[in-house]
Amino acid sequence: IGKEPWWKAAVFYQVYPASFKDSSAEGWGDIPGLISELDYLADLGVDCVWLSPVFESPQADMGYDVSDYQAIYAPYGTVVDVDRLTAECHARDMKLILDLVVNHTSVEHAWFKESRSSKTSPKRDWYIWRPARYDSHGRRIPPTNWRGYFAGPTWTWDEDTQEYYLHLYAPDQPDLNWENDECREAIYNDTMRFWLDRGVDGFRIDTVNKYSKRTEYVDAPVTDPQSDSQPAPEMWCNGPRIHEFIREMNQKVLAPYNAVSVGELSNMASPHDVIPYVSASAKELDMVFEFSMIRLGTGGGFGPKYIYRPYTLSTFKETVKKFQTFIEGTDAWTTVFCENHDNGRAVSRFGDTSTPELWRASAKTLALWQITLTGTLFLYQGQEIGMVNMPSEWGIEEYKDVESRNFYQEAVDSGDEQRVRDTMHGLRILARDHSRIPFQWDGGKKNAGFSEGDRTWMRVHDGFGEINAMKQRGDQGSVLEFWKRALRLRKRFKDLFVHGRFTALEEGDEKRFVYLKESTTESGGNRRALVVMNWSKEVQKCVDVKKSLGCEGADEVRLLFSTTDRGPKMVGGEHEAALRPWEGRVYVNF
Ligand code: TEU
Repeated sequence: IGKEPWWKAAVFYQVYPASFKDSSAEGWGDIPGLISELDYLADLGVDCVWLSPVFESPQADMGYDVSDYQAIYAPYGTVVDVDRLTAECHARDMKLILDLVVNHTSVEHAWFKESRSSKTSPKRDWYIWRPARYDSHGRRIPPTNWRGYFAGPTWTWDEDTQEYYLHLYAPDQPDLNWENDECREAIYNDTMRFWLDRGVDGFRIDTVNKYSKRTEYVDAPVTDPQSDSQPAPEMWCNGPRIHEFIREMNQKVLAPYNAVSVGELSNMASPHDVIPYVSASAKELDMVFEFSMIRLGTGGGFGPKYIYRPYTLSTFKETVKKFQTFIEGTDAWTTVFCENHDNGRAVSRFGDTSTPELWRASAKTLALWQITLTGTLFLYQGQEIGMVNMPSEWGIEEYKDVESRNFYQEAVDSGDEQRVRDTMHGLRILARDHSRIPFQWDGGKKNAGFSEGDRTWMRVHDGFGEINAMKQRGDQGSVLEFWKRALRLRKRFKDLFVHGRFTALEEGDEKRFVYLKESTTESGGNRRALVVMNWSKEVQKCVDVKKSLGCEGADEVRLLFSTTDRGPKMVGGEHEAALRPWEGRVYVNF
């Protein structure tokens, strides 16, 4: 335990800066605003802030399109503000990590401008350029038939130099060519070392499994005959040189600075492919985000992404189990999260927001679930107060995200009205916009206390009077205060919760989510926690607690924690008592 890295039991908190706190009345969050709320984060129990991109950017994809890695987008502040943020975090014993977006840059980045200036530019090869193909009618078509993440082809034609460039995301986000040694060196030096030298503690690394493309550039099989472009993640995910690149990044930058790293992995086919990225002996990344659970309900990554696909609780539990147990017997590590800036709110997707009581109960049970899972815990801003999706009455004009807009437009262009309705339905549950609306600080203030401006970049939720941080602070029955207690408990029993072995129980049960966490004490004893959660709005029978915990006498069993206030009465004799709607409990055998 003595030499355990700090980041395993740490609580990470993702700040989406445009929507966190605005200090300048522009309706757009900023770094001084974030600094003014660091005490709030410290009080919550946060150990490390992950700040989504604040770099200079035309904001085609909310800063995930960087035009200058060493400058800050003016509405957020300045480089000096980031230095101050680092110092203010450190003064509170918190760390700060930045978002490293180096699969692509913005079209406005000086590197790309140079690259596109001529075919003989020294930086031509820093991006991925390919000649056109021509179809049987002599029409120009892209080098491959690949479909990008934001709909449409992954190639855009450049008139001036008469070639296509590759972009897995928007045309504004050309992919860097990691095959080029100078380009990689510039990434390490001009983006990573620049910020590490200024004192930041590490990075969340965007799209980390997409740097090595299959360089044959061949067509993907046609799986969507309706469309000109085809899903092709196998052409760019986990490519032939990916582990070489990440090991190099680790050796040259992360390790010498002792920087913490958490990589974003999407489109992973199986847990076995995840292990090489996070195995300690492989010396690549400390942690990764694997998306299987958070993607449930989406219709896959591409064309049908926003056609909602209902799933059962047993499928949900199966996915959780897979990514709780896959590190067993390895030296790899995992993460725990159920929200980020690319997904709908957890309580709206996995919980129940149909009444205020069910909202509160399910938000707490989701918290209890998260804090009892193995791995490093990541919270997303607003999750701690149970922020919910945008109201379902809001129309498409309130959705600002490039991905939402493109998928909606694609449905409209198809001329199929049912598809438009289905897409809108999916967006209401899954869109990236839901997590991007302004933070709800205070029910009594203009714009929920997010900004004093007359306009905010995204509309403030109509329900901010009911759900806001001010209302919950100090109210012991609130979601916020529950999270605070829960996070303390997680650290106090980190052997069980952060590190313990996970065993699923009642796997086929479609109403209850039940599992054991186990750890071995220094004296060789076995400590167990039984997590029992009612994942429904009806009363459910509790499981046989003693039996599930493998205990003989009732006195060995203790209710450690629950989402309701009836705790102590549960001890002795009453273990089978009914679970209230969305009630969660943790029993222990010590
Ligand atoms: O996301 C990468 C990514 O591939 C996704 O999983 C993402 O959720 C997207 O919706 C795919 O359809 C990262 C960032 O988190 C995201 O905000 C950016 O838009 C993206 O990279 C491009 O930089």
